[in-house]
Amino acid sequence: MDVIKKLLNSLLCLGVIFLFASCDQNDDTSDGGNTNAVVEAEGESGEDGNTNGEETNEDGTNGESNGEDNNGEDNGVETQTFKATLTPLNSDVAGEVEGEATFIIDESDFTAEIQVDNAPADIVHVQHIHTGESCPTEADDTNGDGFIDVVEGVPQYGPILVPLDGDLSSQEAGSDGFPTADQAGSYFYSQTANLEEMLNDLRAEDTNPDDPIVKLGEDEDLNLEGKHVIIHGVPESTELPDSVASVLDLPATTTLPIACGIIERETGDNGDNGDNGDNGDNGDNGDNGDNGDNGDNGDNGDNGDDESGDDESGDDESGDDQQQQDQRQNQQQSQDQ
Ligand SMILES: [Cu+2]
Repeated sequence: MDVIKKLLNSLLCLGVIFLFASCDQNDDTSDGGNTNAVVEAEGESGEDGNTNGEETNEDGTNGESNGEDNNGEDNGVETQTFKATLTPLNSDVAGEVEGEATFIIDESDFTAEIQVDNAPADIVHVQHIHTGESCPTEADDTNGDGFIDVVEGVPQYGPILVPLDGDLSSQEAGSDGFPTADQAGSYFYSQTANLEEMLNDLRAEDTNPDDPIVKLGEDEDLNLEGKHVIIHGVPESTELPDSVASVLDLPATTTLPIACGIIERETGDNGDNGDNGDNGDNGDNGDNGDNGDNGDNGDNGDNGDDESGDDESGDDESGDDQQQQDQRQNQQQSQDQ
């Protein structure tokens, strides 16, 4: 009887070998074989189903992350853009000058671009960034001569910080490189300087503190916002009264302010003015995932050791009983799921 049983068991195991190619895994006892199978059915397959659901949830979380990536702070660090809209001064002699100045500061460069129209034609126009707080009005014509000269303007638009000439990296470049208006009174000025060189010069010691050109403090930032762009100059032939003052030993016609604009920030910043960016989609909640396969019912396992050689038929029987029990369990679980 035992011999027949062992033979049957061996055949059974062989069949299992063909099916699963791993009779070894389950060769402890019949209990072990079935228990492993049950764990696989409950654990792995089921968990896989749930895990897929969770992964999709994480994708949803990515939607939020993308929103954060697009926020203003990131963009602000790279490039700052400032603009000033120019309005006329001393229009009785200079005409209705109009224009726009743009300043771009990125990691390494400072760029100034100025478009001016309706200015006195065919002459050089001195132009600066001034440090002051507002554009002058007729009220600033303190001597009442009908002109707002450069000296009367300074209390409003402040002293010169950056001459917008042919070399932005130095205040000392002189008058070379100031733009000349064409026959129609228009010009486009564009200059770029290395930002570090420019700041080094602006932060250097002021060797001539009495002139109307000032320096930044040692650690002071350029901080363009609120500063002013002033365009100067009417033709030499313009008749101005002696009361019209000038500076830097220049003729009053060269320094007379003809347009003024306050510098405002367009883009970029310490992050304050940046867009908050989209919050991003909340993302799909993700599928709940399949419940997973119920799993195989598992190997029937060995019915005892071949080595034992004992007639412990009780083991085999209890093994059989256990198998049937476990299979019933599996079926029960399948129904539950
Ligand atoms: Cu100026």
